[in-house]
Amino acid sequence: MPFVERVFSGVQPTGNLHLGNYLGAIVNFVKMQETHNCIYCVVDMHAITQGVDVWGGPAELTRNTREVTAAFIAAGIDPKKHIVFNQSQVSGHAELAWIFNCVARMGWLGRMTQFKEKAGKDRENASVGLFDYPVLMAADILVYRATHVPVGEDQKQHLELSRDIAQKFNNDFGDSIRAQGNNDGLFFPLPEPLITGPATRVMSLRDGTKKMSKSDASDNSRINLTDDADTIAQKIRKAKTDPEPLPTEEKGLEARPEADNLVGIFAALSGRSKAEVLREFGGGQFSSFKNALAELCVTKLAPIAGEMKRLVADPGHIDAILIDGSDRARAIADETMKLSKDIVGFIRRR
Ligand code: AQP
Repeated sequence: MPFVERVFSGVQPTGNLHLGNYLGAIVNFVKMQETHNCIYCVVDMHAITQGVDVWGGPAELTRNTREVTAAFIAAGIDPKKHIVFNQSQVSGHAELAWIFNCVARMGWLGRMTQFKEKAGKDRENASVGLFDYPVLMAADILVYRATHVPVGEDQKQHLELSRDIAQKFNNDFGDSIRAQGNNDGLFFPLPEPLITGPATRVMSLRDGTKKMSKSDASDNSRINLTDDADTIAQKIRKAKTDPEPLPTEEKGLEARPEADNLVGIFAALSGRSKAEVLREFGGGQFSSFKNALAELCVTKLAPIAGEMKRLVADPGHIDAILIDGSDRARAIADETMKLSKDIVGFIRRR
């Protein structure tokens, strides 16, 4: 069966959204709206997979859920033409995740590097949810039978697992899928990751070998979407660099992770290539490049921060958007769940 193209992606409400989330994911979410039907989810069930000390407790979760929703809209996502909602309002995510738990293999999950990084040395104390996170992610995507998933580079391995789960489900239940009238035996599409643009992996401002991340202990490692102009300028001024001037060609960025990262951020925000950026700034000192970068960041991010502030001041409006979005998401998810239950052989009310 040819699948109707549909985009799905999510962001966790686990704290300050940063430039990595924006350039690696949200910018592409906005772009995809022009060509596809899109579903953008604030994945609050993923947010609670680490200790409550990490995600901050109920009030913080609610606040962060509204803030991510505000960021989506402030960045240009249209919640009327597309769907914006929070995951926990659509029970199909959890229901399909259970079926997928019985399809996915322990060995597959054991290879997930994000689990290894997040659980660290204390694996015995990690939640079952953190281990199972990629299975829920597969359900998030496939409960809408989404075909395309814009994500940052760090999510590539999880997307591959989603494809493996979809394929194994189609194989395991092939006869049943065909018996439901689906002659090619394909019920779930194999979702394609869309890892595009010049900033698929934005790195920490303090260490160019580590990804920019919400959970980094140092706030100076990231630019938050809500940072004011002075904070942005200060963080960029303090960003780690090396003693050499900027190279004139892209090849000169090799083995210079901090320089490469800052040039990459400039390129992404200005819609230019790294080579073009180096044509303007190559050979110069970091100080003047950093001034230009700070100015560019403020120009691009200040309107988003301002709009987010305006939106979060009216939580009732944000909640109404999430409720409306979840109603429309649920209609699609319920249909997938009905068919999935029939395929598996679960009896249900007809
Ligand atoms: N540094 C990054 N560069 C490019 N893309 C990134 N993304 C995250 N960090 C970068 C992309 O942002 C989307 C939403 O991410 P998430 O909130 O679901 O969780 P994450 O990938 O775990 O992001 P964080 O901010 O780094 O959180 P922590 O600190 O909890 O690990 C995804 O598409 C992601 O690829």
